[in-house]
Amino acid sequence: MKKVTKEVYLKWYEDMLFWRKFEDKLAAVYIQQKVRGFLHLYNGQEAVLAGSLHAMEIGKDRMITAYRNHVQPIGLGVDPRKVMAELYGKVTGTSKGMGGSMHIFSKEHHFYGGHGIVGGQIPLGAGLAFADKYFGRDAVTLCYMGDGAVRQGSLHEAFNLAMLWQLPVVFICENNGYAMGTSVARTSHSTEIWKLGLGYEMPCGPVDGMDPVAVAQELSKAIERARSGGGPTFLEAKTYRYRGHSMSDAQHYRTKDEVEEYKKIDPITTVRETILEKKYATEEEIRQIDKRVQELVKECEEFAENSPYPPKEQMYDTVYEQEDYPFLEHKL
Ligand SMILES: Cc1ncc(C[n+]2csc(CCOP(=O)(O)OP(=O)(O)O)c2C)c(N)n1
Ligand SMILES: [Mg+2]
Repeated sequence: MKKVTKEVYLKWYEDMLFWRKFEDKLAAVYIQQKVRGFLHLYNGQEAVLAGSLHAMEIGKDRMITAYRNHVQPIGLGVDPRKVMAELYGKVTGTSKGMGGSMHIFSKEHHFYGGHGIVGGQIPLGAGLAFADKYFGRDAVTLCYMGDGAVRQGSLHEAFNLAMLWQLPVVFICENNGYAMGTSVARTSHSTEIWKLGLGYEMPCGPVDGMDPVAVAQELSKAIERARSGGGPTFLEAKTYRYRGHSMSDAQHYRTKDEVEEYKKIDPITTVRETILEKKYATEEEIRQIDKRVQELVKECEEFAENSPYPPKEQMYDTVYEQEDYPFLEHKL
């Protein structure tokens, strides 16, 4: 695995803090009805992404996930101002304001969504890996899903074919304990989700999803295996989300104490403590990072606020239209 240096720790701190504050801002503007529709936040799960980005080759490897998808593209290099604008439904957004929260996408940055159908992205992830193998490209696909998605048939079909064809893919279940308001224990005979890989003889295992080092270590091994022709891996990252499933969740299914317990192992706090312990930065230098983060979030908000909504004509730009269709004019 690539070394976890002082610079890596500092980057992790700044990135994870930015992702957290970016989404806190989204929650605030959602309440003001500036961002509409569904909004599923990643708060608490940031170490999974930070560790993944360290392990993968950015610009070459691919990433695909479900609808909790605002910060992954930012990690891959998408301009966060454009992500914020997309959530506002503005024309400067990543999909010209036509996708919104669950559908961030950037082919250029190898980020393939953003999928609202639970488990829908799993066969698509296998498909991306199939294409890479077929065309002899060196890329590995990281395919993420929630704990609720692993009971979908799509996972089992994709696992079988990924093993049969030895596809260069790593499947990562981000087990945050709940699928909407339903705990893993209420729906699973075996709560050790990683063991689902065993049925397909797929290399598999659990990983501490609150620790970016642990994630980077396990993922590095899996990516190396995939890249060298050794086929897929299934990892279960045990993590937690601090906010509700989406913004309209009263959270009756868990206690405040439970949330507080997980905040004690918050990845941002832990990385910050390590930085101070190892004297990678002083308190003052940390404050400078915090300030930079705050300013960048503000910049994103202002960019989104000041951008225009798409013109009405844009509505049909992505709808298939038969050129010689004689009946209805689709363009405005
Ligand atoms: C096929 C399908 N069934 C049901 C839903 C409704 N739904 C949206 S999110 C969700 C829970 C998924 O939980 P999990 O996979 O654990 O992901 P998390 O939200 O925890 O990240 C459900 C049931 C859906 N979007 N798609
Ligand atoms: Mg879940």
